[in-house]
Amino acid sequence: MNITELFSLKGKTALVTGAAYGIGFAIAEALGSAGAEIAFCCRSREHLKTALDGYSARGISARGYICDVTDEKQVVNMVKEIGRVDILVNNAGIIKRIPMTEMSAEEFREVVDVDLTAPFICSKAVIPGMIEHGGGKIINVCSMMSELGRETVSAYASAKGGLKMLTKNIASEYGGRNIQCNGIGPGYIATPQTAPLREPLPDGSRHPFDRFIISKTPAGRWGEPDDLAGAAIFLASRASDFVNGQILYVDGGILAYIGKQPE
Ligand code: NAP
Ligand code: GCO
Repeated sequence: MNITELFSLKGKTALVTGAAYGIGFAIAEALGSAGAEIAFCCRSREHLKTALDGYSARGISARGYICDVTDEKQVVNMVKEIGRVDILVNNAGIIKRIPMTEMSAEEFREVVDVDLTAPFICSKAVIPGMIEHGGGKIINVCSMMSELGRETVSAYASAKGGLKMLTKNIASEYGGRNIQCNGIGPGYIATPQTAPLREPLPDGSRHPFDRFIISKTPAGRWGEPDDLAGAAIFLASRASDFVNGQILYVDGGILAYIGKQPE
């Protein structure tokens, strides 16, 4: 068995949504380094340009599209322009941290729209092409909140829990067409999305949530976007051809750990 070939993505095109920065950028960079041609999208022109410069500086061949993944027409047009998509990573996501009784139904819907409905829209747009070409890989970026709840994230947890089930359903419905759909469940990763949880207090001390996450993570640190590279390459490559409907948690051990006893 040739191990390099097993993990190689040469000749494949990967579409990574929301890959202007953060986790999406790191996953796209990883897939590109394994040989895939990268297509990615985001909403802001400024982010698109910075990301294109970033990919090019790293020697990654990437095409960028302005596309809001909640808009089915925009997604269908983007997929048409890209042509063949062998690997789809549903990464674009947002969070609103608002206590549930203070959250409007509109705000709740906005989160579900990006974090759950959009992965449905994007998967629906690429699945017919994958079937036509004999198969494909779909990777959904899930969360600790696919398994756990906490204060203020009711919409996000509902969407990410739903995304775990969408993953299993796509695996069930299209596994017979050689489509593998799996999830990556990142732990707490240092990106703009989690920046408010790491903001130092006015006296310069660590944010209580920052301290909480470090004590709750057996690895004793926040994850970096690059920590997700190996899982992404595995789930996008031939190495995972008999893995379907699974969520691979890359969390430094959080989900395995009951937590420290209070001092
Ligand atoms: P981030 O830093 O906020 O980056 C989000 C990316 O998505 C950006 O490129 C953004 O670019 C794009 N985006 C947002 N809404 C979009 C839309 N409607 N259409 C297209 N692109 C959109 O987030 P992140 O922390 O890297 O998180 C990426 C994914 O991982 C999300 O699904 C998140 O929920 C999940 N996740 C994050 C963590 C963590 O600890 N950071 C942990 C578990 C799971 P534009 O602003 O230009 O659109
Ligand atoms: C929060 C965080 C999380 C993370 C991540 C955990 O406020 O609790 O933002 O939801 O972003 O999804 O896996």
